[in-house]
Amino acid sequence: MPITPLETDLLLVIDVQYDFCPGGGLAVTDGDAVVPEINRIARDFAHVVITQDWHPAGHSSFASSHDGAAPFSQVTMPYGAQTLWPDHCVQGTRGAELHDELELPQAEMVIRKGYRTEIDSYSAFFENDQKTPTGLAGYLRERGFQRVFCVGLATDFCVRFSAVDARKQGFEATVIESACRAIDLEGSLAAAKSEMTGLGVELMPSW
Ligand code: VGL
Ligand code: ZN
Repeated sequence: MPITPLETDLLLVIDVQYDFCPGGGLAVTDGDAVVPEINRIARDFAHVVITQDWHPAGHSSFASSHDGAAPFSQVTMPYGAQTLWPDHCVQGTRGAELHDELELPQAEMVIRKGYRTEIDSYSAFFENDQKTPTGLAGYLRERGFQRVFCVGLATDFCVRFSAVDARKQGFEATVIESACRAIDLEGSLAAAKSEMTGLGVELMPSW
C-alpha cells in the first residue's frame, strides 16, 4: 500500500543516466527498466531531488587512469579501497545525461557528484572519503525533510551509499527495490542489502 507522501518526504532519484543503461559505458543489466517505474512513483511525490554522476575525463575511479588495471579490480586510494570502473558519466557527454524519458518536472534540485578528479563519490551525501559533504544533508535539514525514498542506479553502489548516509544523517530512509537495478559485483548486492537493513534502511519491494 503506498503511503501518502508528505511535505516532509523526498524522492531521491539516483544516477539514472545513459552510461548506466544498456549500451552505456558502465551498463547495469536492465538499468533503463527503472525509468517508467520511477515516473509512476514520482507522481505521488511533491518533492524530488536528482543525482547525476559527473566525472571529469581521466577520473581516478576509471581503470583507464591506472596503468594495466582492469575494470572492476580494486585499488587503495588515500581514502581507502576503491573499485575501478570503465569510463562512464564524463562531464558533457551523452552517457552522463539524465535519461530523456524521466518525467520529473517537479524536481527541485540536481546534485552532481564525483566531479573531483582525485576522489569518487557514490553517495549523494558524502564523497568516498565519507567526510567531504555534497551539501545534500544541509539542504534536506534546512527544508525540513524527514524521510528519503531512494530509487535509481545502482542498488549496490550509489543507492546503497546514499540510503546508508541518509540514515547516518538522521533521516528515515527507504529503498524502493522495484525502481532500482544492481551491478552485483562479487556479492555486492547481498552485502548492500544486509548493510542497509542492519542500519535501519527500509527495503520496500515495490511502491
Ligand atoms: C555508480 C559506480 C561508479 C552508481 C557510479 O551510480 O552506482 N557506480 N559510479
Ligand atoms: Zn561514477
